Amino acid sequence: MSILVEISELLQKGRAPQVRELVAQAVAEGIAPKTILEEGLLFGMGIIGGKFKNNEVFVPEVLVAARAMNGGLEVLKPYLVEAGVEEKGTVVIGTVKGDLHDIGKNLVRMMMEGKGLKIIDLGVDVPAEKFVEAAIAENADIIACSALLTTTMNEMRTVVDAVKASALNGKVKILVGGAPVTQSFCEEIGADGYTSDAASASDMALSFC
Ligand code: B1M
Repeated sequence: MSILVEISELLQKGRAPQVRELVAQAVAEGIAPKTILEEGLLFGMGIIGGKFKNNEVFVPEVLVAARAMNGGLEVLKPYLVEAGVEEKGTVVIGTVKGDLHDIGKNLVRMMMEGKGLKIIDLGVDVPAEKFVEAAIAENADIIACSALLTTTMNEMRTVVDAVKASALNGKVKILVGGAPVTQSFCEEIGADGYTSDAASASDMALSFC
């Protein structure tokens, strides 16, 4: 069995320590970090996502798989992020209020770190006012919001409105993303940019700085 298949299968079983070990081994074997991410970790998470949708696995299984995914990501992080890049701007990032999904947000954060951006990660379930307070305190260039639920994506509108009503109006760009978010939704709520994946989000963030 290839090491990438093994990573994917162990991730689906939620075996975080083994996933971490195998990711480190794959790096040592010279497999490109992007390949490990896409063909090992994300592939495994995609299978779990499909099974979750079809009620073949439930929240606890998804949660342990997500922990294994995050463990693998932590090991990969230094290889995805170019070391020693000078800071080119500041981004306040978080998953919006009511939403606990953080794997995509963590990927966006890593890609942005890789572009030399300073990241203030507010975590998950972040209310609009917290985005605004942190952006003011950190003199941020960008607020980046992630949402994975159709029920929480509207919270991005609250963030845009809170920014417009604050001293940040016109001074900070708002980036939105996450599985249910679209370009038309971005335009509808008045956010400044939408991308469908983490790498493009980091490119867009850099262009805004
Ligand atoms: Co949740 N969940 N979940 N879940 N979960 C989804 C999202 C769902 C699609 C599953 C399904 O039904 N098929 C569904 C949402 C349906 C909907 O709203 N339309 C769902 C549901 C319903 C729920 C609960 C309500 C389930 C329940 O309790 N009954 C519950 C909600 C909890 C809450 O948030 N309040 C729930 C809970 C959970 C877990 C806690 C068990 C776990 C999260 C663990 C964690 O994140 N630490 C979980 C997971 C893991 C998933 C799935 C399986 C995987 C999500 C993921 O991490 N994908 C997901 C099904 C799926 O997506 N197939 C599902 C990998 C990740 C890399 O992708 O986050 O999309 P993603 O990020 C992408 C892009 O979207 C983009 O970049 C990344 C790729 O490069 N991106 C951005 C993300 N943020 C961006 C920001 C940007 C730009 C790009 O700019 C700022």
